[in-house]
Amino acid sequence: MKLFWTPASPFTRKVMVSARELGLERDIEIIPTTWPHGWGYSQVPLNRELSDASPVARIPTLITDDGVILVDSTTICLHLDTLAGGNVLLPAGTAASRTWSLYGIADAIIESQIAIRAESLRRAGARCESFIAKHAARIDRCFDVLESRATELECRPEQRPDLAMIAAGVACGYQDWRDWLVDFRVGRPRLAHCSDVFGARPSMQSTMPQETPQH
Ligand SMILES: N[C@@H](CCC(=O)N[C@@H](CS)C(=O)NCC(=O)O)C(=O)O
Repeated sequence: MKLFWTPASPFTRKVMVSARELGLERDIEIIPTTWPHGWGYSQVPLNRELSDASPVARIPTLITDDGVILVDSTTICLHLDTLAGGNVLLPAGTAASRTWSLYGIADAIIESQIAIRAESLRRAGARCESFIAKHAARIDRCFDVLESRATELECRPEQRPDLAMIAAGVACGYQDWRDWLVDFRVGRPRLAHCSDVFGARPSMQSTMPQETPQH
């Protein structure tokens, strides 16, 4: 498998953490891609292999061993779970709806984090502050729900995390990393604890975010 990757993308980190938790990271060939900062608000020159492979041209994109293109982190994680035997990162049957419920909230945080990132890349004066405020408010509400449902998050060291914990852990990790995002820990002690415990896992330690190189 080939994965188009950047070190800053939380969507890509979700895939890499899943791969590591499933023992599949060695089966993935990483293809680092560069993104000029203008990506947030304009068309930028892309890695040719990525734009040839996917009309969506976003990170992460996976080319499976059969040459199938997967263009979204959730479907890539599900593909990895299937390769690992299925229902490893998700419970079987209807019990999965609880995992999806939490996952959707955590993933919405990541979407809003990246929306703010994209908008913030515009020069001062060109940014839409009400757009940023709308996404910041959504992040805040979603973190509040993760705090109130923190006992459902599988963060105990002896537990294999599910997809909801992975998405929540990555969302917390991105919020910690970007100093222009507010501290999610204030008033959310259970989520902060869960993030710390989960963040100590090798899958998280080996995927710490870094700024994507410009060249
Ligand atoms: N829903 C997608 C979102 C992926 C996404 O937005 N990736 C960002 C980087 S974190 C990207 O490639 N943005 C480039 C663009 O939108 O042109 C997923 O889960 O993979």
